[in-house]
Amino acid sequence: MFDTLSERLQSALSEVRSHGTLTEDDINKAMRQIRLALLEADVNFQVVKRFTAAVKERALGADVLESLNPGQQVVKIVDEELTALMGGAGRDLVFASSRPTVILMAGLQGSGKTTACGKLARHLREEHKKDVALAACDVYRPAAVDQLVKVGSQVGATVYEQGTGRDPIDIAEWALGRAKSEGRDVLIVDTSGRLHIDADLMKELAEIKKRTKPHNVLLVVDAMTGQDAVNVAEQFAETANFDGVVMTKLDGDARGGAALSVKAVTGKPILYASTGEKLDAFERFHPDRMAQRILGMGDVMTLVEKAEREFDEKKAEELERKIRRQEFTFDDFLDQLHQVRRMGPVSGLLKMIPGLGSQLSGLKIDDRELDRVQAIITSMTPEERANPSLLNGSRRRRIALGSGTNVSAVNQLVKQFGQMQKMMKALSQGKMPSLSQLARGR
Ligand SMILES: Nc1nc2c(ncn2[C@@H]2O[C@H](COP(=O)(O)OP(=O)(O)O)[C@@H](O)[C@H]2O)c(=O)[nH]1
Ligand SMILES: [Mg+2]
Repeated sequence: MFDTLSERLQSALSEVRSHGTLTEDDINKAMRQIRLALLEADVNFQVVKRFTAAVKERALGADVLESLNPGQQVVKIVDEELTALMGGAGRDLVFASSRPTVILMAGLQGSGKTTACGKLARHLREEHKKDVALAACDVYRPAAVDQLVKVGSQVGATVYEQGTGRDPIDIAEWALGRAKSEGRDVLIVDTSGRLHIDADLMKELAEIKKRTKPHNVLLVVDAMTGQDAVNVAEQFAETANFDGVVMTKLDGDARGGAALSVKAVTGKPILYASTGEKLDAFERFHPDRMAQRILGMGDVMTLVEKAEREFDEKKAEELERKIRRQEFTFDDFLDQLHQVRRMGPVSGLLKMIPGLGSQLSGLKIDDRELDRVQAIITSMTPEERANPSLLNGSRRRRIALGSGTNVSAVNQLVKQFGQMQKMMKALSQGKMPSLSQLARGR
């Protein structure tokens, strides 16, 4: 997400950081680099102008230049302004006092509405323990209803549909009635899009709004379309009111422009970020955390939340005990691997760790490598997993064959595992190896 932008901003700031004192010239130079980086990321021109002006004015303030650590202060200013640009502390969904809370999803065709309906339903079920129903009001594309039905069944949400034969406005009203009588907590209304904003679409949305009185209208916007996404949001804001944005496809080669501009241009905050086709690739959008991620300061909060969701606390305690007693086996290793992989691609996770993000740029973490590791370990017998010293030449050959790898891959894993055990021993004795030692595998 925003890799190039992140790299460019970090390099502009690392220069500023490296100076003991800062002159106006240094600041001007950094601002030029920041300006270029933002423009290149397809951030709206006016937004860039205002942003750099604001940062510059604050950075040139006497209290900054004369402070003990001016470079650090400038980084802090950029972080704060970036956070403000993307919407400050953020806004939450509004939940109605009487059921159901209605959420209307709007947006152009292909922006990711139907997918986002499913993702939001899943999110509300898992994080807010809500009973969610979906209303299928896209009746123009034949497969649209089926798509929503499928998504709904995947996330455990009831889908109210009447096929494609009826008026979407009537379906919306009917679905609301059912949600009420069935006591659903939330009703998410999936609507049809158009290729472009047109009067028909706006009229239909306005009518659905009138009949269902949504507590939240969310505009779904495709981040990959860059400036176009912002223009669409601006047009929507002019004719139909909405409360917040769901920014989709942030996993693609989205350069960041849309995410950085949309709040400034429309006044509406981004509430959710969608980062993949899978239904769990969806998160609350936190401007402060996103700014820190872009600036390579890591996104510890998101990482911690993710870990808390995924890790079983008891297991963690047991693991810690094993490490302390030096009883960590290949089975535990496999277990860890499974846990980590449940959180998503490993490279994505590592990027969220402060200080690691930029160190890892260029380093490709190949998830297929982990597949091989998994295959090798599962080809070992339980005795071998518990006691790697049993692994003589003939056993290693058997494992290589069984896992579809080769002996040198098995050798390498066994060696790495040995190193890891040594490291854990050091850790449990309170000697923390440095990152560079870790990277060299010592
Ligand atoms: N890579 C990626 N693809 C997405 C994301 N959200 C949706 N899509 C894909 O975009 C396409 C259109 O999505 P859909 O939900 O049908 O859009 P709709 O026409 O607005 O309902 C589908 O192929 C989705 O799988 C996302 O966050 N990342
Ligand atoms: Mg759709």
